[in-house]
Amino acid sequence: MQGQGTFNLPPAASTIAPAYDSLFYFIYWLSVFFFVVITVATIAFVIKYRRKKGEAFKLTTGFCHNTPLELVWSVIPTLLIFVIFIWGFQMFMRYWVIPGNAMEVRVTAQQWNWNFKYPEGASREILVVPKGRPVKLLMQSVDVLHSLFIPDFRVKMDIVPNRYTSLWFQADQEGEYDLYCTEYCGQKHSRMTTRVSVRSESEYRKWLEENSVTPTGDVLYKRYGCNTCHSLDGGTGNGPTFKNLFGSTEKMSDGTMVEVDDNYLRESILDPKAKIVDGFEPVMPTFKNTLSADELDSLIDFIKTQAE
Ligand code: HEC
Ligand SMILES: [Cu+2]
Repeated sequence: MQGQGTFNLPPAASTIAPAYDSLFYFIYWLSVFFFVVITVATIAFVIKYRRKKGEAFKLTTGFCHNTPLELVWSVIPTLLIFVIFIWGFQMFMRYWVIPGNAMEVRVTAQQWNWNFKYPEGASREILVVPKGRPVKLLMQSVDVLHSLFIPDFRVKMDIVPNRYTSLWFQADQEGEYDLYCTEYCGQKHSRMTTRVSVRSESEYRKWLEENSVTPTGDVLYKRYGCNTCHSLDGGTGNGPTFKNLFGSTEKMSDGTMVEVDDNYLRESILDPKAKIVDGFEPVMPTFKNTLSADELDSLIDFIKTQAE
């Protein structure tokens, strides 16, 4: 059940949140208890042993030791500290060890926005996840230190430049939750907010399909007119065929031999005149400013699949 939250804590909407809250409230009430005991005792003693009117000043007679009392105030706090440590350590491990079957979402933090990217290709500024499945966030920053915080899920992790950090959660209740940056990261830090939307598996699938923005390579092959010059069946047109292109070795017009790998394909598409294939005219236009990085990846993947 998704609670409504309490005076101290927002609603508990992830699987670890209730256990986290129990530990929080254990420490909280323990602190309240000792606060009351110590304060009441202090006040009582101040009243009881105060110097009364007309009473002469007298030194307390010297006693230096009370073994039972000292044992009590050493042993009980030690035991309590052990309880807190073991309980906290168990919570920490639950939080730290990411389930192997977690689905992975890549997070890019940037001054001052969020981007969430799915293996299926969707890429958005909000985080949409299916309910009832563990989700791993694999996070990176393109600039400064940020920190991702989802209060209702009780998860928080720094995002440090030049390395990946990760966290995981599982939400069993559909709904919308706040997500924000909780590490001061510059002028508009306070606007670095977005939301997490937890949906049913089918709603999530639907969203994923609608938001998988980068079309597949075969669509791009036609959209950008590659098909007008490059065949897929081995026939030669204005340009060489893509059939069995990847992995082959080709002769260039200056006589050099080139092995066709990812970087060669990349260069051929972005800077076609850098190397001219022997027997062809340098008529291919550059696609440097036309293709996004994702589209370039898709096209290269498409050409790769044309080789057996
Ligand atoms: C106007 C015709 C034309 C269009 C459109 C065109 N190309 Fe080309 N392409 C050529 C020609 C001609 C060559 C060979 C000469 C050269 O290397 O520049 C070539 C070479 C290539 C090569 C290197 C092939 C090899 O055998 O080494 C690749 C890869 C390539 N094109 C990809 C593409 C992609 C992807 C598109 C669409 C985004 C595209 N081309 C659009 C004409 C075209
Ligand atoms: Cu930030």
